[in-house]
Amino acid sequence: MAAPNSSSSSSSSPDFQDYLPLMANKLGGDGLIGELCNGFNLLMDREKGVITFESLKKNSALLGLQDLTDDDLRSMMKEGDFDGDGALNQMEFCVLMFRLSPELMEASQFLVEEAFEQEFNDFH
Ligand SMILES: [Ca+2]
Repeated sequence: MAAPNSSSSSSSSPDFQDYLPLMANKLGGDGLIGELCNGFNLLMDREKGVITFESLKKNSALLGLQDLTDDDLRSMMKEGDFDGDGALNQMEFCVLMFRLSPELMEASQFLVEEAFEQEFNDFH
């Protein structure tokens, strides 16, 4: 099992926790974040508008996660819950998805760079 390398001393890659909101801001209009976060709508508790352990458990089969144990689901919740309110809001879920999909993260960084370049060019 791979340990999260949050304590890694690598300084070349941006801290994605700061990076993602920026990315969401840049790419939101292009619907990329919406695509990535489609799962959120499937998994969330419709009354609360956030993903709770219960809603995750109830809907996990929709995302092919039916084989995950309660413990797995709990650690997912815990890993993604940055503000500690016990639920995943959309941004927390997106960040979690990025962490679970390094390839996706890489592709998105490329798109973000493009978006930044474009903006930079527009500025001139
Ligand atoms: Ca939360």
